[in-house]
Amino acid sequence: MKTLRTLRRAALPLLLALCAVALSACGGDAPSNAPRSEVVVGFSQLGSESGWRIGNTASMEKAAREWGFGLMLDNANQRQDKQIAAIRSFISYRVDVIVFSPIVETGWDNVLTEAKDAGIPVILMDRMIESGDDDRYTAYIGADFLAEGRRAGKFLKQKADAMGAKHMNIVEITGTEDSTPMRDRQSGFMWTIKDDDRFTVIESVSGDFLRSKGEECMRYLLEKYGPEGIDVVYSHNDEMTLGALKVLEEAGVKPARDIVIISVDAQQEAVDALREGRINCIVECTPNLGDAVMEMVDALSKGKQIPKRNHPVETAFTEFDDLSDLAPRGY
Ligand code: GYE
Repeated sequence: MKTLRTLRRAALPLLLALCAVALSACGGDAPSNAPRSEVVVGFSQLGSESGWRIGNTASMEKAAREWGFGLMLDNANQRQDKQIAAIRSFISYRVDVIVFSPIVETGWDNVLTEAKDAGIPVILMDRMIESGDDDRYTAYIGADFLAEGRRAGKFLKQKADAMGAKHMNIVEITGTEDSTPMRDRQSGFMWTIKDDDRFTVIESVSGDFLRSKGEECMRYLLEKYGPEGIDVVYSHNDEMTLGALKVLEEAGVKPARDIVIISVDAQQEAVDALREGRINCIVECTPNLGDAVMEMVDALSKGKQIPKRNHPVETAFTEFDDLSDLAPRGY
């Protein structure tokens, strides 16, 4: 054990340098002078599918630099098998803490058991794994996605009241199937509108959190129902919403006027569209989790206990709000 640790420490500068090279090859912004830290964090990021995700990676890199921790970062480019392989390499390197953003909720049992057997704490960041044996991970930090879905539903009710709408047909463009934000943004929304017979969800399609797929989904929905058949688009993230806006506008439909548009994330480009009157509501989801994650890493490295579930405070931005003071979003 001692030999392993000594070996590990000796190899640290080289490994961090390799990580920095791997990162810059993917266009990441790795610190060129990676700190010779005693605490090493292995971070498996799931991909770079959205402005949110890119902001999240940047937040982790910045926080690791500020806290003086070594960061081994691997971007899995949307592949669960790559995430599992990255976590295994963090285990064999014996990092101090593993942080990862599970792309989907299922399929982590073996690798998490391996981390547990190796005595390495795991922090789930952003997304959850399916509920079950809780000691497979040490803590979770990320949004309360059910609350996000409820905020989206609450806005729709307000909007329908303001419009005096009798009935509204809703189409839903969902995020990656089997992911926590997809499941819970859907459940929270449905739960909020289910007893109100003004609303019918006529179809849910998966856009995988990608702008290109948001476009595809909107094109399909528009062809199938026509602009008159759709009153509301509820999209699980801004990237897909921005793709959908493009399709609607090309078809001569005025988003936010002819069709109510509800989105999630609040990345800058979407907030601009809200200000321009092209989106009605954006539920906030913050990617700036890096600092809070590193605080947890720090506590764990000092042998302290940390709370199991941690949610950032979030809100929603709507057409009914005065957004003139809203600071630049930074993602
Ligand atoms: O909303 C989306 C991203 O998991 C909260 O993933 C995250 C989601 C975010 O691709 O834009």
